Amino acid sequence: MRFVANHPEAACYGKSIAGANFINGRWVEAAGGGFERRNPANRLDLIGSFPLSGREEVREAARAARKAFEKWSATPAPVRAEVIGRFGDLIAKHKGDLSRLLTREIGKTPREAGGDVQEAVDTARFFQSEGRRLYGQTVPSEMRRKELFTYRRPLGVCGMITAGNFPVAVPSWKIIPALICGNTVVWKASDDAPGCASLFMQLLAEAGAPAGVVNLVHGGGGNGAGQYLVELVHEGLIDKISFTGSTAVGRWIGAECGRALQIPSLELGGKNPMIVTPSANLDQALEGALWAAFGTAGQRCTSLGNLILHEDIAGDFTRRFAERAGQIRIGDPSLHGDVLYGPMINERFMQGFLEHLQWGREEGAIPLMHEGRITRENACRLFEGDAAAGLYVWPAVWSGVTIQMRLAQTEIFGPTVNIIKARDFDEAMAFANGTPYGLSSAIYTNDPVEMHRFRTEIQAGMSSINNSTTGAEAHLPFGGVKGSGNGTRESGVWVIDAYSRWQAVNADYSGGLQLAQIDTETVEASAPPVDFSALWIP
Ligand code: UN1
Repeated sequence: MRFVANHPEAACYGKSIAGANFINGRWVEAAGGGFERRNPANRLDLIGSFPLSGREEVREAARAARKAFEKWSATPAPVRAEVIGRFGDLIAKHKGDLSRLLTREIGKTPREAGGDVQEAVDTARFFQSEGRRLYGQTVPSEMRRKELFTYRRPLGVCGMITAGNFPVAVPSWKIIPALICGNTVVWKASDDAPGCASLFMQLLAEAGAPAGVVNLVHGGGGNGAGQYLVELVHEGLIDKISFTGSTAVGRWIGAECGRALQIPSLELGGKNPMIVTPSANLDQALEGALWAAFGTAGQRCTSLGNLILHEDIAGDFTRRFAERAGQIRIGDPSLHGDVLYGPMINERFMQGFLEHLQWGREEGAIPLMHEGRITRENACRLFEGDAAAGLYVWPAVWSGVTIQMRLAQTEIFGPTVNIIKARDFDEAMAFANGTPYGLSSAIYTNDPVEMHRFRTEIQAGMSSINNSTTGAEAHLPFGGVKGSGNGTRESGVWVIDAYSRWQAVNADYSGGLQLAQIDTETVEASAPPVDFSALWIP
């Protein structure tokens, strides 16, 4: 891995990466064209140039992974886990470098970038010890001198396709458990974060992942390396796809994998609700709602979309929320580490955000804040840096939103939130469940019955009580219901099911042929029945 001089005016950010794919233990330039990734905070700072991999490069990576599978899957799991443990140590050691690059590459604040990297350390530590478990079961047989067992077996070659908003944490959620289970990996990193992917891969190689066990290919999604990787399921080169991204792409991947009789892991979009009831600590709810809506510039799958307020508190809460939203500090997080959020990750997210400002008005919602893009003209003292140089937007706050509106139904990656008023708790729950998604959710309340009802009635994979919609920890299951996924989970022990299959084994020591269900002993009744009705006086 090579570093080269950056644009002279961006030299203060650091050097650029001369990017390459990592195939069969070597960094290799792709034969086709390339693409550049620039810091979205200023678009001058060059993170690096990376290959736009074609079908053949992706195929080559899959072949390398298939070849490496034989040896890696036969390596004892505790030994595989040593690589993961060392990887965790290396990420921890380079947390500063990774976080700084992450801030440059996708615009997270230093604090959040540190959290993103820490999530990978936590995941590595969790799975290092899991390598000493990966338990199967012993199961009693219905026959004598026969034993039944279950074993976890690896699936083969796993194709990972990740998004750019958690460029270290989310790849670790996929790659680490896949490796622990004995699979090998081809990873198509997000073209928004090829730099972080390169450092990640370098550390994994330094940690001792043998050649071919993990391979990285750069490039686009549709009509690019991501699509080619999925299509390899039909060539028998990929045994499992794991994808984090949009629901539309997830549906396509689900259909392709379904035709190959494979179950992909799909972590898709969200329109995450937060309910605030009158019994809540409203100061705490305000902080939670502001962070959930605007942290990471709203570019988390778990960001808040619909803020559902009980009508008794809605007026005052809305006023305070809009006031605080107006005080948010925004700017280049590499230079001003204490801003709440930095730039949009890419042009596409920014365009989507700007477009929703238009159609949101057209359908009759009331914009309490919606200035759109931050330019030199409309930057105020709360903006840090050169607004025109980057992809910055003001927060948007909508009131008068009804759950039927497109605003309330559509995932928008960006700092925007809908305020929806509810008459009572039943209506609040109906609104919270009234979207096509079901990823994360939150409630602020101090009423135990509301807490109980919320966690039993909410249609979401993840629910917070008196906390933000974000903030999943590395050892709890992550994933959604409805349009947010296909029921697979990441993280914790639950993800192991996504990267292993169960093998059932029966071993017969009887010395003869014992047929289940047919030669099984039966138990005869040993005492004549007593008529219990005789116990009662007629
Ligand atoms: C994502 O947005 O894809 O719970 C992942 C959170 C983070 C992970 C989010 N720990 O917000």
